[in-house]
Formats: sequence, structure tokens, C-alpha cells
Amino acid sequence: MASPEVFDALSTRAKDFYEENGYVQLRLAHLPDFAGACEAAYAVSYRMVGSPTKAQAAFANKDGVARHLVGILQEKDPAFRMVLQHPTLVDAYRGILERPQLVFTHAKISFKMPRQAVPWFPHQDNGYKPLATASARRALAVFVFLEHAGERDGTVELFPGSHRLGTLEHTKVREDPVRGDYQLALRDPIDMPSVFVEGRAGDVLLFDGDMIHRSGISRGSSHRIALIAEVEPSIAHRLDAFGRKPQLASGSWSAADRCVFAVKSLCSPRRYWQIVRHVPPVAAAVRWVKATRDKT
Ligand SMILES: O=C(O)CCC(=O)C(=O)O
Repeated sequence: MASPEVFDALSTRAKDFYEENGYVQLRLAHLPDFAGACEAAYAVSYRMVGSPTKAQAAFANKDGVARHLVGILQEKDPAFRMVLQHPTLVDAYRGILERPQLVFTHAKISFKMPRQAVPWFPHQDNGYKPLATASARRALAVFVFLEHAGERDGTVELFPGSHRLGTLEHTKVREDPVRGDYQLALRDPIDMPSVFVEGRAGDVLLFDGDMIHRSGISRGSSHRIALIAEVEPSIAHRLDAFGRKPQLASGSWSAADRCVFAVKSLCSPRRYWQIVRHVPPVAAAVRWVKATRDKT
């Protein structure tokens, strides 16, 4: 199938395309500061991918090969923030989500070790949220290509229009037996046409939290390095994926907001999970309790 239409800004036509198809591809390398920020982020990412830390590596496959490095907005190096908080991208987030106060729930480097079995099965990002709230949270996925990626490199494949199906049932696919990593996959097969999004360095793909997507493996020598973040309106002082005050994508926090976040964060089990998940016996015990609870 042909490559999707590409826009050089979130114009009215680009926004209409997004509403209709559930995604839009922006080509922003014409903005010198954005192109420069992407180059800097690529250099840092390449280094990090070469020696991933245990704390950041995530979504490992059965051989322990990771697909993501998480927590990149908390990095000392500002490279990732320069890309994901670039004013043109912030305008695009606001243009799509139509709210002034937006947060990042998480952000990561997504990569594929060449010729390793690290595909992503068909899923919706909202599948990772409780079904009752998923579609109601109007989340937006941001996928920034830091290098060229086509089908052979394991680029993202989208199912245009699938965002209108709402959040569907997913099943857990357990992968790394040591770390207990798993990914979600749609419970039922999808019968819709798809598009492979071929991107250049500096392209940005924005898509709806209910968009069905998947990706294959890198069959050549590319690490297919991209940045992925999720942006959503700030509602009810929701914490980020690590149980902490989320980073702002747009807007600001008042002193009262900061106090509420501090208290919520101190009481958040996710925050403590980030600490104990690196202690194998404790992590195994927590996973056992969760699995037992899920079964009942
Ligand atoms: O990086 C990719 O190819 C896809 C990643 C993905 O689907 C996800 O993080 O949910």
C-alpha cells in the first residue's frame, strides 16, 4: 500500500486528515532548530542504545533484547526535551487535543536491534489503560523518526480509521521470563487495510490512542531509532507512568497543583514499583500477587 500523505505543519487540512484517519505525518526537517534537535537526540540515543542501563531497558523479548529505553524526559541531557517540547510540536499537540494544559504520561526511545525478534504485535496504546477509562482519555501518541525507516527497517504499520472502533480487548503476551516483561496484543484479528509509514529523520507521526498499530523487525543494519511519547490533557492530577508529577507538554502548574502531586506521588504504588522492580525476589513476589489477583 502507498505511503500516507505527509504535511509540513498541522494545517487545517492536516487536522482534518487526522480526524478522519486517526493519524497524521508531519515533515518538520525544514525547521532548522527542530532538525538540529533531532540530530542531537539521535546521537544521544545511539549511545544509550549501545549500552542500555537495566533501569531504562524495557519490553525485552524472550532473549532479553529490549525494545525501549524509558524515562528520557528525566535525562540530564536536554536533547529529548528539545525535540518533544519543540514549539511546533506543542502547537500540534494543542491543535489536536484542543486543551491548553497537556502532559506527557511517558516518553521513550524505541529501537530495534538489527535482525532480532523484536516485533510489536497489533495493539492500541489505550489497551494498556483500564478499559473503563481508556477511550475517554483522549491521548495522542507522538512518534519522532530520528533516522529513516521503511518497511525493511521495521517501521510502524497503522490501520487508518481503526481509532473509531473504541478500545478493544487485548491479551498479554509474556516474553522475557526473567524480567517478566510482556506486551499486549489485540485479542481478535483485524480485518482492515493498513499502511506502512515510511519516515525520514525529522518526521513526526501523531496518532490516536485507539489507533491499531504494529511493527516488524529490522531486517537490515538499522537500529530504527525513534522517540515515542504519549500526550494527554491533564485531568484530576493524574500521575505519570512512574507515579510522579508528569512533565508538562503545554501549560504550567500552580503551587497548589504541585502540592497535590507531591502527596499523590508519595502514596503511589507505581513509584515504589520503580524501585523494587530491580530487586528480583521482591519483583517476582509482586508479580505473583498481581497475577493471582488478575485471575480472581
Ligand atoms: O516502535 C515501534 O515500532 C512501535 C512501538 C509501539 O507500538 C508502542 O510503544 O506502543
